[in-house]
Amino acid sequence: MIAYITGATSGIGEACARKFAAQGWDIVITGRRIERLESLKSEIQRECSVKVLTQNYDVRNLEEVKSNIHQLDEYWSKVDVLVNNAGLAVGKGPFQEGIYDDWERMIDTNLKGLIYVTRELVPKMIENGKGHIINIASLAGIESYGGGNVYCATKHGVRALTRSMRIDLVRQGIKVSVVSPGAADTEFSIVRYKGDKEVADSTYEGYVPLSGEDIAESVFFMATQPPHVNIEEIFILPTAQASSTIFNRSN
Ligand code: NDP
Ligand code: 8X3
Repeated sequence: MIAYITGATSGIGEACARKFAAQGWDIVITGRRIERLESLKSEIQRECSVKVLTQNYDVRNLEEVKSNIHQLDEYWSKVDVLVNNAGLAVGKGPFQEGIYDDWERMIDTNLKGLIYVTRELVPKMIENGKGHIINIASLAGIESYGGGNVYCATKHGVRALTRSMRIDLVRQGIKVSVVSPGAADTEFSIVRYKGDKEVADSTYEGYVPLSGEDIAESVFFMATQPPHVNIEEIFILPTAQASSTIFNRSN
């Protein structure tokens, strides 16, 4: 079995790579940070007897997406599961103070990048007569919160695309699902707050957040159902989180 995981250089994507490999899946791991891809590949290959292929590209660049996906040989083209995980939030603040560059990075990565990768890979799934696309959305794709504006819009978009893709692909036998997590302690907040570690850490203060591994469990569960079963969505929160803004921070 082969899983193609975008954004595997940290957080949820890295945890998915480790989980699938530990269960004997061959994996394609992608991301912009080549050193991280190569060291993850070496580590996984030392620990698990699986094949690992790295693809170093930016999901925002359509030409790079096309050339990497078209480079997959006959073996690697038989992708069983695509985990569309690469994504980010950049900034958090009132809409009226929004920064175009931050917004464009989120739209280009979370929406356009996911669209490019899926559009290029899905014909291979159709040719193989099977496949499963698992999109990583967010609680921010279910409810909007103040300051989340464009990030929330991209994640609502991911969930909307998931539903529409499922309709378009049902007759081809391709499953399409979405995992929507709440707060997870990854590099997400460091990226969102542009390297401000203090603010990033305060996101997870006083409660136990999800880990990348918690979410990888859900992704793997979805990916390993029998052929006639499609888990449409998993919405996963830390126990201490009730909504985007309501937390029990008493720990
Ligand atoms: P991380 O910052 O830890 O990981 C993000 C991953 O995405 C990295 O591997 C990064 O790789 C990759 N990535 C980002 N931009 C690009 C790009 N332009 N091209 C290729 N790869 C890219 O964050 P998470 O693991 O938390 O985030 C993973 C997904 O989960 C995102 O879609 C995020 O929105 C979503 N999510 C996160 C939650 C959280 O609280 N952490 C909750 C809900 C959803 P590199 O920098 O090497 O390119
Ligand atoms: C990340 C979770 O609630 O910070 O998608 O938007 S949240």
